[in-house]
Order: sequence, then structure tokens, then C-alpha cells
Amino acid sequence: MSSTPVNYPDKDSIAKLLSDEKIQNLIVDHEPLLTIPPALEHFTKNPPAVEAPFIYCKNLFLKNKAGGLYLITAAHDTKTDYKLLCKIFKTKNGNIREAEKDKLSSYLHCEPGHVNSFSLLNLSEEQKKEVQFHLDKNLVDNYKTIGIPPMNSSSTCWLKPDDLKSLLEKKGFTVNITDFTVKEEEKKDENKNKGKDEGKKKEKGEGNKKQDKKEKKEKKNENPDEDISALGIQNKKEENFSDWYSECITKSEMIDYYDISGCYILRPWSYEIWEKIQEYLDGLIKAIGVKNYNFPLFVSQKALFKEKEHVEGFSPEVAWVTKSGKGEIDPPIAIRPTSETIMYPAFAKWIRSHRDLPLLANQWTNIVRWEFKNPTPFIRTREFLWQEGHTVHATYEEAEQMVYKILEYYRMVYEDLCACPVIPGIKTENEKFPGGLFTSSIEGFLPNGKGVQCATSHHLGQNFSKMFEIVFLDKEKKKQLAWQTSWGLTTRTIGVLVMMHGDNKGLVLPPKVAPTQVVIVPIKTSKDNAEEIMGKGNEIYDQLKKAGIRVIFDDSEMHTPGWKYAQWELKGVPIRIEYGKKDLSKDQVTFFCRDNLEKFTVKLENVVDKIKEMLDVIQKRMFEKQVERVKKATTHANDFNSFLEGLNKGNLVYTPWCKDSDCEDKVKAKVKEIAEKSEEQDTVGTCKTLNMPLKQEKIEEGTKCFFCDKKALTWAIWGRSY
Ligand code: 86X
Repeated sequence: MSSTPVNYPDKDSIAKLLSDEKIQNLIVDHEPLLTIPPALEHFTKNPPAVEAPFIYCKNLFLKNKAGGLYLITAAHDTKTDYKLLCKIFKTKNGNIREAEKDKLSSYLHCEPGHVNSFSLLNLSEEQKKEVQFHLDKNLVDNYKTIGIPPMNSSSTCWLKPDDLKSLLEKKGFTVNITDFTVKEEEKKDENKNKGKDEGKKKEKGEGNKKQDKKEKKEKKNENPDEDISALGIQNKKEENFSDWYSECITKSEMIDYYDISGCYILRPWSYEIWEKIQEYLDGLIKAIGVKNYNFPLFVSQKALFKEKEHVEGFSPEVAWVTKSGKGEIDPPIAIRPTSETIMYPAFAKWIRSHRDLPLLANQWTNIVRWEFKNPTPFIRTREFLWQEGHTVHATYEEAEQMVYKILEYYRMVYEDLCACPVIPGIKTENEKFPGGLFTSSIEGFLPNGKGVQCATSHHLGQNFSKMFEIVFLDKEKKKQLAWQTSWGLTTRTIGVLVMMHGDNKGLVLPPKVAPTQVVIVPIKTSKDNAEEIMGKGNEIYDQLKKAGIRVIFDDSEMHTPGWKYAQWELKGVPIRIEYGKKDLSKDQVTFFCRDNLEKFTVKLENVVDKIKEMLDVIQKRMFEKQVERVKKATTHANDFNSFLEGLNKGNLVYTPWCKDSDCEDKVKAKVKEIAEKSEEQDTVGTCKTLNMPLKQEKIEEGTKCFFCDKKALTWAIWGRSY
């Protein structure tokens, strides 16, 4: 029987493996470290808490012309040019090269740049025979701890070299301990040759530039550690989405990493966006009478488990506080994963009569859910910020109206504020919040082909009021159980807007939430009249500021205009105003729009009006662009085959569906089974329903469920999903 391979170097799989094998290790998260120099800088500034001496490693996956493959884990400073490696592996010069991308994926199941010693564990039994593993002798002899990068470029695993060796041996690999140092005589040899080469060059004279270039190129290829400039975004959104995302949010200074997995620092460039979202949504809900509260962070065990049924499924995610200083906290107290069990006992106390209803409560807080799935900043984190609204009503209908009103506000946050199109709908029975009657949601579709739940609004019916005894006396003085809703929107919003709008130059921020909407960059050469240029910049700045526009005048002397352009583009500022002496002599400036990268000139007297106009234009243009993207990636499928085809293209698939929970389970199982059997790499292995859209196209009489033979009752949207 073949088991599904785990895709090492997936960080969580490695963590699990090492813990299963009881191997002491430390996995640290960090900004994406794509090359050795920034990695060394990082670990010099932030030394890992491991036994010294420690050293950062590099990993190479090489092929021999004769067909053999080598995986090498070596100290970062061990010299490993190809000539030398040929010598060490006793083969003719030129026979050893980097293995191609398809070898990486078919053997190690990894992307370029992600090879490491653990990826050996992805080899099939057959492949094991073809790959030699070499561990640098220097590591084993001289270091207590070695750092194995990159697990996804954003984390490094530190462990003992001997532990790595015995782990791999236990898994059936031969670990060759190889000395990569150059012997003295070989070194001399090399120098001699070098001298010869140089002599040749001189002979040829300076004219032969072509040859020089070629030699340079060859030299480059000789050194697999060749540094690449790491100023802008290195990864491409369409090639390596997840590393592109990490780079975008760190280089723009939205996020910094933290030494607890799944927790991140929100820096002002992202927190200000959250403040914009808060301001907008808070305004909307206050206008319908919702009040803000602040309930405690902690839940007692008793309260949390009061309503066992729905909590049970979630309980692995609850984080507990068990100690204070050296003493025990007994019984332990939980950190809120959501606040039903904190708020509802108070609601029961506060509500006596129909005159106390509706009770409309909200809080803006942090939440902790100790998830084990791969964390992604903003999208899936162990601590996150959100608002949670909880309302209590006298009737079913009133609660239902509240559910949809809030769902509409959530749609407005995403579409009108963040320019991200979403699909409002109802979750299936399998995907709803089990504590309630029904769950409505807005769902988004990301450029990596994944669906994403953007926010939810639940009708809780009377389930919680029964449990917490939230009852009221109606007008006839009769005791009634109350009807409830709850709804939440999180900082995931920021992740979605970055993923949707960002491009290969970095963030692209919608004007309504951009912390800075306009940046003014003067272009001044030393000969220019500084006073005139700076004076004009300040003037424009004052005018825009007065008009209520969030503007920065980047007049710093430290950087060139080109450097400033790149920085503000990376940070996604919607409009740049650039101007120099020449522009001013024509009474004009140049506008640059971040979203479509277009430039045009504007007369000085029109700057304020034109900025206002363009901020609106950009906001709309960004939304329309996303609507088009989602439209292009949406297909309708009436049968299972076209459904699969759509999924495999990475599409959102609409299907006529019977609404049956068993049917939904069977679809998921079938898709998984097909992927496991398939030879093709890109076959989608998991799918789920996102929701059943509120806007339903007509279902023709007699239409059957796309999967089973039952009558189709609704359209449902399916996709891969976060
Ligand atoms: C479900 C339901 C609901 C208020 C919302 O979706 C909006 C705001 N709450 C949240 N949910 C849990 O109930 C839950 C409970 C525990 Cl104990 C947990 F560890 C994780 C949870 N995750 C989600």
C-alpha cells in the first residue's frame, strides 16, 4: 500500500516528526530569508536559543551526468563550487550540475529554494536508491547545533547534527559524512590554473568583451551561493504565491515575525488599515443601535464547557493558563476562543422583560485559537483581532433580519472599503456553526485558486438561550426563550486585500483604507533651486492635507527619487506625485497610479481636484479588476466530470446541488480518492463548499444534483479553501 507522501519540508510535518522521534529541536519563524547573507545577518542579530557553537547550513540538490543525484547539507561557509564537487565525487569536470526543477518536484516534492535534508523523506523506495546524501564533515566535527533552512523560507529548524544523521539512518538512508575542504595541494593546483587563465586573458587583450562576459557567467554558475539583490520583491505572485505574500507583508512593514509560531506583530502599516475597517464597521453597527462592551479575556473551565456540544469539536484549539509564577492555577482558566460562554451568563442576568430587548452587543478584541494547521499571517493565526457581535431578540424574524443586515455590512466592508468582491450566501449544514440554526457568510476567491471565508453571521435560534437561560417576560407576562445572533469579522480582511490586489512590485492598497493615499516625491538635482522645489512640494502637501487627504511629502535627502519610488510602490501608496524643475516651469506635476502603473501630467491648479477624482477612480478600478478576475475563474458544472475539470483548473465551481450532507461528504471523499490515484501533480485533492449564494440563478425544472441523482435544490459554490 502506498501512503500519501507528506510534503517535507512542510514545517508542521517536520515538527511532528522530530517530536515523534523525541529529537530535541527548535523551529524559529522569521522574515523570508532567501539567500545566505540576509540569513546570517538575521541569526547574528537574533541568535537562536540553542547550544553553541551553532551554524547555519545550505542545501544543494545536484545531478551527475551519469544519472546519479546528490543531496548535500553543508555549513554555509563550506566552499562548494561545481569544480570542487566534481573533484570530491571523483568525476570529470563539468559532470556535476544543479538538478533541474522537475527533478526537484518529482524526487523531493519541493520548489526550488526549499530543498533541505528533510526533503529526502519524500523519496519513494525506488528513488532512495538513486540519491546519495552527504553531510558536511565540518558540521559533525565542529558544531553542536546546525540550522536547516529553508523550511518555507520563513522558518529554520535547529538540531544536533548527530540527531539528523541518526534520524535519516533510521529512515533507511546512508548518511555519508563528507569532507568538503580543499586539500592544500589541490588548492595550489587550482591557483596554478587560475594564474594560467588570467595569463590567457591578458594575452587576448581587452578587446574580447564577449569572452569576458562568458567567463563571468561561468564563474557565476560556479558559485551556487551567488547573492541576489534582495531590495524589492523577489518572488513572483504567479510563480510562488506563498513566498511572494510573505515578502510583500514583511518588506512593506505590515508584519514582523515573532518567536511563537502563528503569532505576528502588526506594525502601523497594517494596523492603520485595521483602524480604517474598525471605524467604518463600528459606524455602521452603532447606527443601528449596537453598543460596544469589553468582556474579560479569560473563561473558567466550568463556563466554557457549560455548552459542551459545540465546544467539544473545538476543544483541541483552546489555550489554557495553568500557572501563575511558580504556583498552579487550579482549575486552569482558558483564554477566549470566542465569547459566547463569557457573555451569555451576563445576558441572562440583564434580560428580564421584553423591554430589555433587543440587546445589541459588540466587542473589538483579540482571540486565541491554538491551531495546528500551517499558519499564514492575517489569514490563519493563533491570535487575531476581530469584532464579535452578539444580539438577543424577542422573535425569530427580528433575529433573522439582524443576521442579514450584518452580512450586508460585511459585504460593504469587503467590497466598498477594501475593493474585494465577495459572495454572500448560506453555509451548508456541514460547514455551518454547529451551535446555531444557520450560518450566513461572505466568501472570497483568491488569486492562488483558493476560496476564503471572509466573515460569518449566524442565526443561533434558541439553542444558546436554552442553555444559558436567556428568557424574558413578553407583553402578556409569559416567559419566553430569546432568539439570538452572533457575527464576526477578523484581521483576515487585511490578508485577503493584500493577496487580491498585490502585484510583483508589492502591495497595492485601495485608497479608502490606505494609511497614506498620496506621496509627493520631489526630483532635485544639485544645480536646481532647492527652495523653489521644496517650497512647491510643501504647498501641494498643505493643500492636500487641508482637503482631508492622507499625504506624505517625502523630502528626505537620504535617498534618490528612484529609491523612494520603489519604496512607496512596495508599500502600495495609491498615488505618487512626482515633479522636478522642468515640470514646475510648465506649471505641472506628474501623477503615477500604483494600481495600473500609469503616469500622466496634471496642472498645478488642478492637483487637489484631480487627486480626489483619481482616488475614487482607483478604488473603483481595483474592485472591477477583481470582479473580472473572479468572473474569469468561475465555472458552472452540471455533472461531476466538468466539476472536476473546473476544480483542477483552480476555479470556483457553481453546481446544482441536492443540499444533502452525505452527498457533500461523498463528493469530498471522491475528489480525494481521484487525486490520490492520479499521476498528475496538479490534481486537486481537497475541496469544500464555500456557500450557497443568496443570489440564485434559476434552476431549470428537472435539474438533478451534479453528483447524485436527487433533485437539485440550490446552487452551491465549491473550491479549494483556506
Ligand atoms: C465558532 C462562532 C461565532 C461569535 C462566530 O463565528 C462569530 C463571533 N462566535 C465561533 N467557534 C467556536 O465556537 C469555537 C469554540 C472554541 Cl472552544 C474554540 F476553541 C474555537 C472555536 N472556533 C470557532
